[in-house]
Amino acid sequence: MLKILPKIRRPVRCLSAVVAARNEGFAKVMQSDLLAFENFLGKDGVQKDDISNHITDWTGQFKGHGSVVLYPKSTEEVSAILAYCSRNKIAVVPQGGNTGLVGGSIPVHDEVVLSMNKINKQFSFDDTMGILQCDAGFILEELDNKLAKLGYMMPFDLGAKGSCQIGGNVATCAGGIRLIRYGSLHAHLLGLTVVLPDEQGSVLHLGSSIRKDNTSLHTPHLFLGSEGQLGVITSVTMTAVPKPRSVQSAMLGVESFKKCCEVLKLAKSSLSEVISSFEFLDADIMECLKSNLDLHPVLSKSTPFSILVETSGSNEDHDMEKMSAFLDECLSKNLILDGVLAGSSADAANMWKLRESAPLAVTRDGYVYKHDVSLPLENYYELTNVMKARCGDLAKRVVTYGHLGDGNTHLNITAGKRCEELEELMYPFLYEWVVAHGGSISAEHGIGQLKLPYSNLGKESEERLLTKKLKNIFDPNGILNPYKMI
Ligand code: FAD
Ligand code: 2HG
Ligand code: ZN
Repeated sequence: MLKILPKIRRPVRCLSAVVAARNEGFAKVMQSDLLAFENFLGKDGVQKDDISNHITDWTGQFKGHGSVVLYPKSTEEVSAILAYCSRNKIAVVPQGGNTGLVGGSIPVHDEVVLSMNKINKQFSFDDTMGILQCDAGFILEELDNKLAKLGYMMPFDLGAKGSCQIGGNVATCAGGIRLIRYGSLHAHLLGLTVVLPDEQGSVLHLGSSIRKDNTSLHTPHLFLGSEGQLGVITSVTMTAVPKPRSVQSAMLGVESFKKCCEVLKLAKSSLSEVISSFEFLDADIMECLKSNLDLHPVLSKSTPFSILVETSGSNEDHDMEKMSAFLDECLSKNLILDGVLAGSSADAANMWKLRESAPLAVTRDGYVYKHDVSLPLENYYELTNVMKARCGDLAKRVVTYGHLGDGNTHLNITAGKRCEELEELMYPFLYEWVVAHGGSISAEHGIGQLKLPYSNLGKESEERLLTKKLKNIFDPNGILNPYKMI
């Protein structure tokens, strides 16, 4: 049944052209402020030149106008900066690895960038309980490498692992390619240290470092997906998971989307406790990978859809037996046209290279419109077909990849360059369509600047009001990451 839609907050013609006007209540950064920052952080903690990497996002589509990047080395230094900025009404953008895909981590006007790059020293791990406590500026891959030596791994993984930080992952509630197995970050977060943007720069130690604690509201979880709007996360306590001793990966070629869903159903029942990824690529993204990055499919036949399925377990014979039985059943039930089981970690890496290079491949077309949405499976690929028909020749490509096992599609529509005519065809139609079909306009990347005009779609006004009240409690002067999500 189709839902009745709430009104869009304001009419929008060109998505990325929507920039909120500067709030003149915020002060501009003066020489005296720079001196105060140097006083808190030392001269090497304040960068005024060569900051383009910090004011441009990964896609290159969002460029801010900030003029200074600050590098605190501790929670206390973050506290001193936020107290100063709050008292002086200076707006601040927290920034982790700057890999976010919605323009949330860069300044819009002249906000100060608060980089977490130097808060990356403290790391401790309980290898019996599997509990990790670390500074927020650690890069995800570094954490994974440290945990691997102790027989563990992070419960989530994403293509940006070499740059994104654990603090940024918490702030975006990152999803990624293991969610089908280990659940979202809500299943793993235990505690946080956060600094509030109030006039004291209050430091809060929220949650705990033990597995079970029902003594209060689960306050750290308010910061999951808070997109740097409530406070600056400086330390994270969470569970890690045992590193699997056996990983089996297979790429399957499928004739129809309906059959992809049948393969998913079968994978869930027959691979059950060992399934760890179920990723999706259509023929158009495969073509894009080939023409833009010279990456070739691992399947010998070209098929309309490809699925990358992976199991992770502790006993290779057992897992291989399950995977082989699953593949046999897919073939005998005529669900797949082709399939390859990785015979080595190099084979598996080739399969993952295809999936993980998709975000880069689409950028090579010139301009890319990204859509990260959740949909019921019956509408998952219908969206792609609807948009193909709607965009016609104005789009260079309409490609889809994503986390099919979680109902999360990444529909990317490319053009040689920005095209207002195409934008008018796509928006707000696309997001209204998603909500009308019971989906979410942001599955895992958040709202940031990109989706701000649509952020009320699918959310009750009471929920939005409650969110605003919470924002006012945490950030009474509204200095943290303005012009975005809330
Ligand atoms: P940033 O981009 O720096 O910041 C993101 C947001 O968090 C901003 O609003 C920022 O203000 C806030 N923030 C950052 N650090 C802090 C902090 N310490 N305290 C408070 N607020 C903070 N995302 C997924 O969910 N799943 C994927 O599979 C996935 N794959 C990706 C693949 C590629 C190639 C790329 C480029 C991106 C991908 N992303 C994915 C998006 C992105 O990597 C994630 O959103 C990631 O969690 C962002 O982390 P970051 O450290 O780069 O944060
Ligand atoms: C992925 O799953 C990321 O690869 C990026 O979330 C999605 O490029 C995108 O649209
Ligand atoms: Zn994703």
